[in-house]
Amino acid sequence: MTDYDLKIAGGEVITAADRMHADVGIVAGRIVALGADLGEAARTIDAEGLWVMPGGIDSHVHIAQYSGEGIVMADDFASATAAAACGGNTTVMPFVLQRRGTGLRQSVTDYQALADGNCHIDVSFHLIIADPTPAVLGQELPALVKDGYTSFKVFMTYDDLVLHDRELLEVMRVAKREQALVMVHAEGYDSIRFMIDHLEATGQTEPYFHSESRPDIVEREATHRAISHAQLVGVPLMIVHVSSQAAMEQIQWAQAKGLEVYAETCPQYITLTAEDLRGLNMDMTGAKYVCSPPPRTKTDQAAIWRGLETGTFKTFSSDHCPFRYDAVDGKLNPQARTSFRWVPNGIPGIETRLPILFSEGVTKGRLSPEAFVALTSTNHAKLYGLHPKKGSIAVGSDADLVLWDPTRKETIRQDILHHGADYTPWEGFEVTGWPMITISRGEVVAEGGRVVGRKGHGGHVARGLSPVASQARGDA
Ligand code: DUC
Ligand code: ZN
Ligand code: ZN
Repeated sequence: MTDYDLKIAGGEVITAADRMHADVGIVAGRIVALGADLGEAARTIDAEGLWVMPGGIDSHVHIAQYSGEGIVMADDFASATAAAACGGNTTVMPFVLQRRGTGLRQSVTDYQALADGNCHIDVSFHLIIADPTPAVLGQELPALVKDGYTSFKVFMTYDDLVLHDRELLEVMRVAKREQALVMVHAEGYDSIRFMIDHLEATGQTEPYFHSESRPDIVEREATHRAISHAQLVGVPLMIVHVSSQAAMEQIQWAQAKGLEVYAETCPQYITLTAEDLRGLNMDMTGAKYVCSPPPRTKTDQAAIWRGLETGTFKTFSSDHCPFRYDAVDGKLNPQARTSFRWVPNGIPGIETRLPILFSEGVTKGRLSPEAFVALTSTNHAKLYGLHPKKGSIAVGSDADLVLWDPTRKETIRQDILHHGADYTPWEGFEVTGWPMITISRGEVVAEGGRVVGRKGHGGHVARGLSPVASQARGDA
């Protein structure tokens, strides 16, 4: 008779609040004990020299999402969650995209069917509201919030997705009533359209001009507008994928006024710049870096770092949005991608998020280990209603863990990754600190860069209300 199914022995346990040398005892997928010299276990993993941290929670990923006629996302749920597991993650939060003319419930059913039985780690969906009809706002959204889909994203740009100001306000009003958390893609539709049309009219169509078409000004303007709308309604707001100093300063202004404005940033905004979009002498290889908002300048990178160090940003997500480069349904289609306008927006990053932040942040002394855990796991769980089931190493929490070697040096290369894309934007990027073993609800799902878990182990997690959203409840 053993005391535990699994024991992680001798590691340095790091949480968002503390660090301690302790064993972790696991029964039936949950943590049941933390301490020195725990009893016998059916299996013991020796974690001597390793850090034992809550598995990464990536609260912003796109998987098998409809991306336009003739475009196919490079990952399905099996490949995306396998890659995520190898990158030290135990939960990912993809989006259910509502297409105009389709009901929200139907959209949820469709995405859920793609995920069911195919995931290596747990998933929990956000909703994207593209068609806020009276039925969606009055019936479907409230019912879905009750079913555990407690956050939704709205877009201020893109022809097929944009919500105009009145629609944004109406969605926020429903979010307030239902205590859901609104996430916003803050880039201004009209100003981007204006820029694209004028760049194209002067023959400036290479991928690099994607970045010129959506300068920080359009992000700053939309960020301020979204904050103003949220203030008017009296609802908390999460501003995702913040890329620029200008947008960040709007968020800091709001936070200093006491508004409930939360912010997320991503690896691309601390490691890439608009120069990467030039490719090799302005050729199509720049398309590998086309994402929105685009990477900016070194000055912006330094500002984003200050935001990470000082708490402006609560979450660090990948915004994994993978397309193959050398594929007609991806970035490189000579017939269809005649201008940057037609290059699918998004880059892969689900497997590289944690090593990049660890290496650039913890190894280089900019972030404490505890801050790393908060930014990559615990804060995601807290903001999106997954805590304390996820994002913690505590008695009663799911045994979702990553065993991390803080000294291991690796070079990021496409051929060691598991995503469905055919490239990584970080080819040749050197890191110190690497995930060795990923454990999802007590099962080892990835080890030594290999998937060892079972497809179907991961399931959908219905979430509770976001505490920040439920505190703000009132009559809008
Ligand atoms: N927004 C995202 O969140 N991801 C990829 C592209 C985009 O516009
Ligand atoms: Zn977005
Ligand atoms: Zn995204």
